[in-house]
Amino acid sequence: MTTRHDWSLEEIESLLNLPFNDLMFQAQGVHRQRFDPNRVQVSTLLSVKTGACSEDCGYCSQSAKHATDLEKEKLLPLDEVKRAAQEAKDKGATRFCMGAAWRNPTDKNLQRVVEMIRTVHDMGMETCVTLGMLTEQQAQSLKEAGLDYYNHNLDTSPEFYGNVVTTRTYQDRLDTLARVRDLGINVCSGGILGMGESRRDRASMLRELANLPKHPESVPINMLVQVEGTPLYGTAALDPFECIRTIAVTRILMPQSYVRLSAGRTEMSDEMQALCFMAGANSMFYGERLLTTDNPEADADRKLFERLGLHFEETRELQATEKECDSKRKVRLAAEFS
Ligand code: SAM
Ligand code: DTB
Ligand code: SF4
Repeated sequence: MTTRHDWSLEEIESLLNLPFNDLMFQAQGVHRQRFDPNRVQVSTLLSVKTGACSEDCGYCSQSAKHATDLEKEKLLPLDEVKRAAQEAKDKGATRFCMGAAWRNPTDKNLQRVVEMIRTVHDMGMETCVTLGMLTEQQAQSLKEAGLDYYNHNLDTSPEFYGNVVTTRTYQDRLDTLARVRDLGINVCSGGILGMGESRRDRASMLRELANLPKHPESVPINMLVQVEGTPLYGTAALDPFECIRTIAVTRILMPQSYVRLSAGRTEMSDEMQALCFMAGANSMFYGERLLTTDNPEADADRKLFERLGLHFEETRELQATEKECDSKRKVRLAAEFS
């Protein structure tokens, strides 16, 4: 199967328009060629700097331009981050994602984030940060700290973008993604559904992601979490099948990427989440909190996994140890039988 980077809008729209069963069948087929269909990667989020952001993203609780009743918080001390990462690890998360409400980090703040990355990395977890726009030098410092993933979402289509954010351009987002990619850091980039965009906009956002020179290793698909006081509060809810369709098409377009069922799970039924996994989602946020809003209880997620026969993916290190044990076992068995 070839991985393409030349999708047309019409092709993507045709996929989104398929009868639901045909789309699900195709997506499941693609998914099974590259992934264990019953294995889900889990990441836990922590907001390391909350609120008072100078950007005006219409969906976000953290913009200083919106009157939300969010409690602001300065950059967290290292020991608090360490404690939260340990808790996430103990619950089974393999990746720890730290988010900061910045348009871009200052060099001084970046140094503190670098310390956080080193600490979490030394605890044996994969690291991800989302800090806004980066200069090349800053991306280089993150790379040297051993960062595994940088999250920077395109959020929506280039055509719809101006309805959601006015303080930066789509090109600014693409530029930061290119800087991160050029340094060999894994890219996590996706978007938000349910902001009033059309199906064509969803197709156009997916085309931007799928036609990048290299697909993001991780593609988060968020459903808008409606926060009172934000301009997008009160937007008509999106049909859940539209979300499932978008996940299925993401899977087909980017067959090797992890597709993350991201924000909005508290509003989803168990049945809807099961359909998202069937459509090819194989990653999710795990733990009671996203950045500033709620996520399902870890216990509820474990129960759902049990009912669906799903299991958590181990870290790469654990997988490597398992493989090593496996091959040692094979050598031992071969010796016993010879
Ligand atoms: N400030 C940085 C930035 O914008 O890149 C990092 C943090 S920002 C909160 C990370 C991402 O969370 C956004 O790009 C957006 O896709 C997602 N997000 C924020 N608020 C959301 C909401 N209410 N519903 C769904 N997704 C949201
Ligand atoms: C992503 O795509 N979704 C996460 C993570 N990347 C940083 C954030 C979701 C935030 C939801 C709203 C909130 O909790 O503030
Ligand atoms: Fe700031 Fe990021 Fe929220 Fe936009 S999404 S307001 S940049 S924290």
